[in-house]
Amino acid sequence: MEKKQLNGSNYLNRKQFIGLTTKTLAASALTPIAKLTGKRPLIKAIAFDAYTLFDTNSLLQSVEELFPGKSKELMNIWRNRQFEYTWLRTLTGHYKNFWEVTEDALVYTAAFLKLNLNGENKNKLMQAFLDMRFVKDAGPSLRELKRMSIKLAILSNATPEMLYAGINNSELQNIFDFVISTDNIKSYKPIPAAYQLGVDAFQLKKEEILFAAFGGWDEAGAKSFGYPTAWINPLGLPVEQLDVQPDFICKNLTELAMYVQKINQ
Ligand code: LAC
Repeated sequence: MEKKQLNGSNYLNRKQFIGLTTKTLAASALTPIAKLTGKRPLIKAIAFDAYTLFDTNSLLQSVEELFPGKSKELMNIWRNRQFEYTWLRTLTGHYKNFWEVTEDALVYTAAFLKLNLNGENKNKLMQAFLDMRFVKDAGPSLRELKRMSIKLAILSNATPEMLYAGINNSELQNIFDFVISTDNIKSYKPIPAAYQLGVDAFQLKKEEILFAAFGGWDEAGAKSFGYPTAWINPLGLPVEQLDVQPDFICKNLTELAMYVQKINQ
């Protein structure tokens, strides 16, 4: 099964992609920012937060294998602590990279849940981060966006090693114009300097770069910075109360690609 996934046979072809997009878009909440804002620049590039791309199910499975019955709770606390540590380290000016922060958050989570996290278990769970692939519709959606001449980047807190592992596992080596890690500035989103990395790479105006976020906090950070934003929110979470609103909310990358096609018409 793993082998089948790795050889790429899980990817949708273009015909399947178009069939899917027609169906999903009919049901999706298209927020017409073009209508809301009148004249607006074309979207020329998209910066993706890594969690919009990574399929975390394999990680969840590894956690469940090691700690049966505890995976949901562990993942929940682990992921929250992972981000809280990035924010706290940014505030206090004590940087550690995202790999190290992820490990620290795991150690805390295991202690909190009173789980026996020995060296072997810890390595297995950390390795699971390097074994993750992208979600199934990433390949077709990103190719469709490329066909529309949209420039693509990942703009992520994760280390380059973590990002390239996912790109390589997903056989999408040539799809991104830029793979940007906030490790370049030894700091984390949502500080404005982190989002500025996208502007510097693309050499475009903020308004021409759509930021695609998975975390509501990241979407709000990007919007506050000045990017138009799309929130990929498959969990149907409420919008964060941070005085900004996403321009578009959708469930997956397929809907995102269709949205860009529509607003750029
Ligand atoms: C990102 C996730 C890892 O920034 O926070 O892509």
